[in-house]
Amino acid sequence: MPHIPFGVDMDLLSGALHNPAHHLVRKASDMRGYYADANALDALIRTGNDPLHYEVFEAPIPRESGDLMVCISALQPGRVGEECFMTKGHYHTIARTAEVYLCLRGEGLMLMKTAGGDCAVETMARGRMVYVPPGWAHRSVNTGPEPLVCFCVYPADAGHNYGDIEVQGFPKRVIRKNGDIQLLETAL
Ligand code: PAN
Ligand code: ZN
Repeated sequence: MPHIPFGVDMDLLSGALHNPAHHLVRKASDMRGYYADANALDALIRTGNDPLHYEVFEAPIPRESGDLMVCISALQPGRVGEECFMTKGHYHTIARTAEVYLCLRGEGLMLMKTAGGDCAVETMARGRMVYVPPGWAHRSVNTGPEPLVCFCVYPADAGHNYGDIEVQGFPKRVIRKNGDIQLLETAL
């Protein structure tokens, strides 16, 4: 791909980018193993017609050192049992790479952890930026009734490493119970 300047149009409400180079779609069935209540996820897949969980639209940028990947994502509202819809979460393969999330719509939480056992949580809301430093795995969680739409920028060669997250998850789970958002400590 040649390195020439370009512009793209985005729909900041739905969280879409026109003519994306990549369009990642994750449905409920792609999230097996991630939620505490596997039966509730199975029920959602069967009776809810395997609903959309989240989408990520990436701009046409080479995954090369020196480039910045730009994407927009939309995480749907909903719950699996009591647990709020969330992304899989990942480390960057190149650990020294950070990421900026600018929230454009909705409400949520960003869960972050390091391989050394540190954990952090930041709120996400329209107009709020969350900075994910190098070495921190990150997962976004939609705690509200609308799609959680974010604009993200990170080094284009960073790569995604789902590492231990698929097995161990994060030290906290986010649930909505009786209308309240609660953070539950998990036994890692
Ligand atoms: C984001 C994420 C996006 C999807 O663009 O890739 O929110 O999350 P998962 O990759 O964990 O499924 C990002 O953090 N990129 O580096
Ligand atoms: Zn990332």
